[in-house]
Amino acid sequence: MIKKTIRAVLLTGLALIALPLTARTADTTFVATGNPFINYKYTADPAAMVYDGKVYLYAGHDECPPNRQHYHLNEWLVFSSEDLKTWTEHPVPLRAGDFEWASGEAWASQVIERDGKFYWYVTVEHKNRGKAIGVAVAGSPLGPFTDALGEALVTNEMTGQTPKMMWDDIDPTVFIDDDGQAWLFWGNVQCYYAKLKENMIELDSEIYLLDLPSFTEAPWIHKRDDWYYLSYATGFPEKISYSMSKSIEGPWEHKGILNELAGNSNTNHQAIIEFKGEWYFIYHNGGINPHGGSFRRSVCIDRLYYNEDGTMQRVQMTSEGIF
Ligand code: FUB
Repeated sequence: MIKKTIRAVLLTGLALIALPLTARTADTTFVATGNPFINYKYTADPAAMVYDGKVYLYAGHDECPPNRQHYHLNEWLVFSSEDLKTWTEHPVPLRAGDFEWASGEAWASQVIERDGKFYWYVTVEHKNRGKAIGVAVAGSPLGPFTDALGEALVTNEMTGQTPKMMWDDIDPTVFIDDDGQAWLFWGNVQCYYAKLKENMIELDSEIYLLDLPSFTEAPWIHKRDDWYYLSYATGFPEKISYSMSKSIEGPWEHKGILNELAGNSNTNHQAIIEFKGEWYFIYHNGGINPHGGSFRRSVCIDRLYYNEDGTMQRVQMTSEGIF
């Protein structure tokens, strides 16, 4: 037991405040007091889903060991809340190792519900074949999730239009339109999109290329009234910018910066949700001091406001958050 506890401390780099490994098998409840609002372990690439009166927050677990400067994520985490203030972390619902065809790297992901099932689109490393997108399924938003396909949904061989082709199939975002058609968007440097079949685990179209100004990665689709919004990371270090359209298939009109550089982290990775009539912008920064940074990131949440014409106001990142 003592050895396990020490290992947890070393993996997270959060000396003295890391949880023992045994705690990862039980629920852990905490009250958020400011940004970053999860501060006992590092969390990255937030994807949030509103379901049945609760917010479910899915995030990668940044486990970069001390003295290493690279992304090091083996598993995804899930947190839930009824009021965005009191949060419960649930047992680890999915690991990169749960995809037998993958060799690790639990990068950005998103969960969506359809007909009572929960589909989790993830980025993983596809054993010497570059990054790929997998999909897991569960009967509950808390899992346990299992590989829905037994192979990658999107492989590097299916795209490859960019010089960075080993990295371009990352960061899936999924959206079900009002007519029931599901869409998958993803990409690094090049943004791709395709239709999904109703079973949510097969593509139902060719893979289309979408030209977005200074697209880096991290697309996120949401809709408000009759506007579609495609927000994404731009440049590097990353800001978040966005485009708007009256159709999921475009044309997309670029609207500029939505969020500035997130303190002490090269990446920024946003999720946007409406919950109980208010809009929220969830992202990560490297704001846990002194150890935070690009590979030891932490999830934050601030309010998102719209203008009369539907454009979004630039996010004001705060230390206080919404708490
Ligand atoms: O966490 C690994 C990668 O960093 C994600 O896939 C990107 O969106 C960036 O946040």
